[in-house]
Amino acid sequence: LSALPKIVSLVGAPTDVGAGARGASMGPEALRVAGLERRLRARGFQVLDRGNLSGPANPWQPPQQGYRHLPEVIAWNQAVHDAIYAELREERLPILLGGDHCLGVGSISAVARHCRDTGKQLRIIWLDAHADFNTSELTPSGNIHGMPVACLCGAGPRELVEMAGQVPAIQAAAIRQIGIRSVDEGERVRVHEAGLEVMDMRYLDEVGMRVAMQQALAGLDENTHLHVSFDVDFLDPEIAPGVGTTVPGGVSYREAQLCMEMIADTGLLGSLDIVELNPALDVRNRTAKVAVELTESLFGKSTLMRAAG
Ligand code: HAR
Ligand code: MN
Ligand code: MN
Ligand code: MN
Repeated sequence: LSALPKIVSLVGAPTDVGAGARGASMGPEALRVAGLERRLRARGFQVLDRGNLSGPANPWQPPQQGYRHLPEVIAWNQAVHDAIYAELREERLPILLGGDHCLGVGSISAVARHCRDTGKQLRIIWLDAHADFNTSELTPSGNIHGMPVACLCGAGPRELVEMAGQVPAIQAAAIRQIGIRSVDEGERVRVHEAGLEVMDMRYLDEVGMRVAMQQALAGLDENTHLHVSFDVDFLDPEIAPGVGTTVPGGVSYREAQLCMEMIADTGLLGSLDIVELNPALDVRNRTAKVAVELTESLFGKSTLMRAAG
């Protein structure tokens, strides 16, 4: 893990404008209450809590031309992009505290911009129950948290698609999706057409998390920037009830720990999103605590503990 930056920054984005349920706007505070900063410090990292970004309120309107709250989603993503890019320029390791998953557009656009600046290869590990590959024509809900991967790959509203300063922001081949178990009909067709590499729950059942992660992490080298986009609904709702869109049959606690540990072992983690945590639906902050425990593993905590760094 010696390659990881020693300084981690926390960037809160308290919004749920991209979601179908209110409450993810309280995610950043719930992660802080669950001890994220203290636990990262215990891993040997210096932690800068940059506080929360600000942006428009949730107007709670129906979709217009297939999008709910598009102006608000653009404003929040621009704020996230600018903040995450600034942290990366300082060679810090930013953690975006969401907020719903629409914010992945701003966060990963910043990472893509940073990789272009520095000549790094980008690999994105997308941990989610959902493929988040909808477009305004295909979406059943208009909720933009179901569209960030499509936007990053070049399909979506101009302001989101162009945020990285290059279109598309990322190549579909840079992404590995893990834990997927809910994909809409039209979305499924687009996933295949784009050639997205999806390790869905059936695949995890068949080959196991170890083999899946070996494959997801194959082909990395010292020049790779690894970004993890952790949608908490990746986890089974039994261990993570505090999300707006629970899907049964998710990843178990042990599988998730192994997933995080294997990513940590690469030493290449460069940035992280923790999104879709909804404290209004949680039970005694349990889901936030699980997310923090998994983040500790992602930053190198293991049973036979090696000193960080
Ligand atoms: N696919 C559904 C839609 O587009 C649900 C998307 C839910 N997305 C998230 N993020 N919770 O993964 O409306
Ligand atoms: Mn860098
Ligand atoms: Mn998601
Ligand atoms: Mn999801």
